[in-house]
Order: sequence, then structure tokens, then C-alpha cells
Amino acid sequence: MRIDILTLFPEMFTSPFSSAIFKRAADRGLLEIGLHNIRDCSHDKHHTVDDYPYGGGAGMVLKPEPIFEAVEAVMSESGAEGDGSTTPVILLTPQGRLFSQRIANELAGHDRLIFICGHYEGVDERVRERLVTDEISIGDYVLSGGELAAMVVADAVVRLVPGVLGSAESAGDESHSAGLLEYPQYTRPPVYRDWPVPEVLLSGNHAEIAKWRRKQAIIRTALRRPDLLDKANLTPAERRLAEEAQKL
Ligand code: 6GU
Repeated sequence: MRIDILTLFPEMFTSPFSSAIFKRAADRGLLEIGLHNIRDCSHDKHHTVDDYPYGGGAGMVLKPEPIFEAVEAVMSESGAEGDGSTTPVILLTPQGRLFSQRIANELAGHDRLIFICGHYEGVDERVRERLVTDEISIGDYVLSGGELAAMVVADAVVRLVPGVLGSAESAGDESHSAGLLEYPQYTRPPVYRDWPVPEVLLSGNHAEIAKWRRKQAIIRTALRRPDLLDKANLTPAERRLAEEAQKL
């Protein structure tokens, strides 16, 4: 997978991208990241990237020319996607669709992604209308720019690329992928300060352990994120368990 990121602050990405998941993916040859300073595509002598909004009002607006040129440069650098589908050009903005595991899965199906990090009061609407194919927000709060959001989205997507996670990990069994929160986890010691690990986990009975974990995941989801239960695949007995948990 190749991810190109257009930003006014490329240096924000250097530390996160040189550790953990991103480093691992790059070291394995599964990820290439291109960081591009939008300012490099501004041609006037002051390297202007923003301007006053037409119609007046507070704040500045990112100009269209540097963003169009940066995307066009990146696109022609390495062409379209091998599978013929169009490369998503994603604007990170609080006005976008709310990011989710489903969207992460969707994006992980592409060979290439282009992220544009919005800033200031916004970007010229022609960027949205004529260049961007998707707009994503990571939640209902306001960040000062799209950079941290781009990192969040990139992390969630990159870990879904086959081979990035070790075989021991794998993205299949964790929170949200089954529509439920993850079950409680324990490791050694078996008793810490009088607090024992649940007996069943030490039993070696894998069927019982799987049953216990499923039950815990349902109870935890019912208590913390009942909104997720509607979309979770529960048997009638599991639905009753969830309803009982919610009464507690
Ligand atoms: Cl993608 N950008 C900004 N500036 N704020 C946000 C966001 C994005 N997602 C949530 N808040």
C-alpha cells in the first residue's frame, strides 16, 4: 500500500511513522508513505497557501491551486491503482463521514490512498467538489488540523494490510471487528495482591474459555456500548444475556 499525505506540517508525521505499526509495515515492504508539504506547491514568492474568505468572516481559507497541484503531482508520480479503481483522495475534516472500523476495512482494499489535511477555517470548496472523493472525520470534536486524524486513519488501515500484523496477532478477534467490545484479558501472575485470574482461563478447556469470553464480550458491550448491540450478530439467548446485563 502507498499512502501520500498532503499537509502544511509534514514534520508532525516523522516520529509516529518511524515507530510501531508504520515502521513494521514499511520494514516488511508492505507500506510506502509519501509526505508532501502543500507549501512546496505554492509558486508566489511568499509561498502563500491561504487567503481571506470571499464574503468576509473570520479565519483563513486554504487556496485551491497548491492543493490541486500537489495531488496531481502525487497522482502522476506513481499512476493509478493496479486494479483500475480510482485512488481515494480523502480530505480530513470535521465535516466528513464519521470514521469507523467499516471504513478502515473499505480503505484497506485500495493499493493507494491520498490524504489531504485541512487547516484553518477550511479549504476552498472547489477542492471538495472537484478533487476530493471522500471526506472523513474521526469524531465529534474539533482538532486544529487534519494531521492527527490522518494518523489515526492511517494506523487503523495499515494494520489491516495482510502481513503487517504478526500471525500471532491478526486483526480478526478484537474489539469492534465482531461488533462487540473485547473480552477481559489476563496474564501472569495467576494471583496478584489477592486478586485471582478467573478460574476458567487456567482450566485449559478451550471450549469453556471461548464460551466465557463470548459471554464477557456481550456483557461488556451491553454495559458500555449498548449502541453496538443492534448490529452485533447475537443468538436469541445472547440477546437475553445482553438485556439482563443492561438491567444491572
Ligand atoms: Cl478530520 N479534522 C479536524 N480539524 N478536526 C477533527 C477531525 C478532522 N475529526 C474530528 N475532529
